[in-house]
Amino acid sequence: MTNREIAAVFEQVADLLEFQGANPFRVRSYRNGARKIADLSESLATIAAEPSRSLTEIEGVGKAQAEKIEQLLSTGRLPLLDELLEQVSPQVLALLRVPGLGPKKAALLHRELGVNSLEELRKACQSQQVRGLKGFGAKTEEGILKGLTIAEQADRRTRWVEADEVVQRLLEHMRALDCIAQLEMAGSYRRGCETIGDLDLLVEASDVATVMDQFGSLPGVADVIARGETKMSTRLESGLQIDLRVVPGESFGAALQYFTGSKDHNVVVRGRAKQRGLKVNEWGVYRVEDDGSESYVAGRAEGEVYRALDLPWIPPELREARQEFAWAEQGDLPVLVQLTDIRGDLHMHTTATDGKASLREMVDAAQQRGLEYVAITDHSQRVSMARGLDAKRLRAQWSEIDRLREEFDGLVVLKGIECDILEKGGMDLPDDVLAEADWVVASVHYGQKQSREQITERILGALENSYVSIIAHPTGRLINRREPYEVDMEQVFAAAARHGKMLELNANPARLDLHDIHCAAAKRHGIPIVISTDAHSTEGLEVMRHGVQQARRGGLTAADVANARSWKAFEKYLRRA
Ligand code: DGT
Ligand code: CA
Ligand code: CA
Ligand code: ZN
Repeated sequence: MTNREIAAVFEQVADLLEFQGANPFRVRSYRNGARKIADLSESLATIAAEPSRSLTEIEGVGKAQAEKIEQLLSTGRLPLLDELLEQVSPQVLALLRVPGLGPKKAALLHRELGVNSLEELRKACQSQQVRGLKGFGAKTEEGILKGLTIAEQADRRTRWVEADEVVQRLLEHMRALDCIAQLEMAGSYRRGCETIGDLDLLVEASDVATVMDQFGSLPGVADVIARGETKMSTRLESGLQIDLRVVPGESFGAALQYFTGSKDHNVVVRGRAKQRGLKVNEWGVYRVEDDGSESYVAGRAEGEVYRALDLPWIPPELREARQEFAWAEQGDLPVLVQLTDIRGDLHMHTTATDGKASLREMVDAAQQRGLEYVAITDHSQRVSMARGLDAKRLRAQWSEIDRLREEFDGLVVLKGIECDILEKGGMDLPDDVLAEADWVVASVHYGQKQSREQITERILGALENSYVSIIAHPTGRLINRREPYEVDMEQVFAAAARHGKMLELNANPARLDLHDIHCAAAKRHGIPIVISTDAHSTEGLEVMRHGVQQARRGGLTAADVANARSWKAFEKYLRRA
């Protein structure tokens, strides 16, 4: 199990204990444990495997929790969790996943109103029973209704990054078999979608039974939903389903094309086949003769399938039946940006505000990643929770950067700031301070529930400020957790283009903000996109790959991404802005 999975188990234990009204200290100790584990850069499995070390060396992890981690590592299960889960029905459990409804409030609704499921919760809100409870009100009730919609969706879809952890485990588990000739993930995972309904695994192997046995023995599998001659499906304890198909070599490419989808993309593929007297399915491309008989034309490799339809191979990220066929026909498929194209990272935090690593550690980590330039962008004073910087502390940080610059050869460190756009409009720091910065990131963190007019006005105001370089996470959404704020993106695009500003694609896998369609729209407006990690730790720099993936789905090339330029080229950009 990965650290993240173990942290999730601890988090769930804490939720269930709290729901049951257990001792608050016990609840807090599991929550602390979960956080410590999630923040750990080293894998728990590695620490546990080393005889000279003990899990209790991790701060916040006591002897009891260390034992539980060992149980999880060796068996994939935690008896305590199983016990707790037996006491609460899965329906009630779903209540805990409603954003804005913690375990305490959920328990109260359950006790006072007999609410036992998301559906019953919706009814209780709609009939305005919830607002009558102590500590609740009309606002809370509205908030719960919004959260319900998100919870219902989140229940069904997993964020790509979490699916990816399962995929890495799955592939390693399957690669142990000698009889496997080819192994590929298909479906929305391969297309790099931000959320995944289920995982689709494709295998070419001589021994189907062995493959299926191995597939069923993946740690964390809760049950086998179906097992047939070529298909098998399992469900993990997390609820995520995995579909397996075992196909012969001559069909592998066709199956990969078919099961990568999307469904809409495949509708067009089949249409093109028909026009050419061909038929495409998961087994191959077939010529349909006049007498109705079919002969195999292609299917071993995915490229053959597209070639048979007079198309070049199309990158999976583009297969959404948007523009990919028009591009492919004209020979205009974009050469999508790659992680290795990225030269700079222009949004990161340090211990000066809410980051976990010092300025020096962040700069050092960036250099080790081979970056050519970075911007240090801690929060401004309005973000008091993160001890945001006022002008004085900001200037002190900039002096520190001056000293650091002498030590770091070959890495350009920009003096930046993530400056809040105030609720009433305007920037959180005076213009004369912003004027001294090399790079000003403008963000909306507060007043996210304001009207469309208000929020749009605030962002337009920031775009008009001549010292602002870029708008960070422009829509504020958190995948599966928080809807974007109301903002008129068409106006934002127009203003950004007019004022020569850039827009951020925040690479944090919980944000991925802008989303793919917005990336494509920004490109049409000629707005340079900057993919940024918004790292709050040295490991946080790692999320760049998620942003790049999202940019690819938006059809962006290296030329569309400002931080894919060399420092020399990027520097010119700065002067123009
Ligand atoms: P997901 O799992 O909801 O995130 O999205 P996908 O795209 O992975 O969908 P999934 O797992 O249902 O199926 C994987 C691919 O297999 C899908 O993108 C296209 C293909 N496929 C599956 N079922 C059908 C079908 O009934 N008709 C067609 N044409 N294609 C299908
Ligand atoms: Ca799928
Ligand atoms: Ca599937
Ligand atoms: Zn930030």
